[in-house]
Amino acid sequence: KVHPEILEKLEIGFKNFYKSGSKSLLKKYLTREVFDKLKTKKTSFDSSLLDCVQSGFANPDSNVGIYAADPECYTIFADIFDPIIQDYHLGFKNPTYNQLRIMGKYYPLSEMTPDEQQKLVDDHLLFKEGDRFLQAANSCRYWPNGRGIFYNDDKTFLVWVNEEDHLRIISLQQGGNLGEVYKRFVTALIELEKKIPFIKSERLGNLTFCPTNLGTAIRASIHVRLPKLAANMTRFEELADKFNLQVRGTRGEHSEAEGGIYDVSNKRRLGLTEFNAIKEMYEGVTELIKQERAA
Ligand code: CIR
Repeated sequence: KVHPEILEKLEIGFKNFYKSGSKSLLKKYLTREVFDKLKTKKTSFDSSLLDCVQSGFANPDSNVGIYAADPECYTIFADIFDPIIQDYHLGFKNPTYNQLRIMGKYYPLSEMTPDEQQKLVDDHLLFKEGDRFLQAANSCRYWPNGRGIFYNDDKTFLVWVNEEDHLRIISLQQGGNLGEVYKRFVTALIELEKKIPFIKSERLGNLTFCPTNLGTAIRASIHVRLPKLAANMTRFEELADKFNLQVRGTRGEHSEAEGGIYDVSNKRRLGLTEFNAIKEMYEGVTELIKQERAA
């Protein structure tokens, strides 16, 4: 049974959230009816609706506003997750991702000097601390313990450990050879999955903390300088939207662009194959570059 204290937090949170001008997907789909149906439910991990929506309640400016506190949340709280997933991933029907089946050293955060840590962040290799959305989701407790980064000597293959997800697997390099990046990524996944099976659902593909990452779980991104397009941010965002792209700052989500450099990636990851997720990014970015040149 959901503890009365949690129920009270949910009720108060919902009332305030309902009155807020939030434009998040959570606001769009968390009706009183859905809320009442879900507020008393719990997963076998003891997660409640509050664990999923507290970030969205605390941050009305969220785009999405919900996280899955454990893999069962996507089933137990499907009445709120499903419409959000449908909306975000443009009406996906089934995951269609292919089963994806290298290496260096692990560097724990707790054993790095602040300088070493900052250098890795500046080089776009390491995650940064202090994301208020994640903090409000209660996903940063006991920081920096149990967190760290694995990387190879070339720094072209990285694994983030216990940032937002248990693992964030990253392949990257300078230049535009997406094939090489993808090949390295897949090779590593095949090896990793022999040792640690990833949690998957038949309905949603790979399961992740944030519903935006479900399915292929692939965010294919490129750092690209688009100063002319960026001169009109509204138009730029509209254009990106047209190609199902998401535009982020140079240091990723919730960061600013430095020197007109943007991080542009596929927005949806669910309902298409890995190849098509990358293709979506590739084709969209090609079009953006064309328009930048013409501008
Ligand atoms: C939000 O809802 O805005 C944050 N919790 C981040 C969600 C994932 N990011 C994104 O779609 N840009």
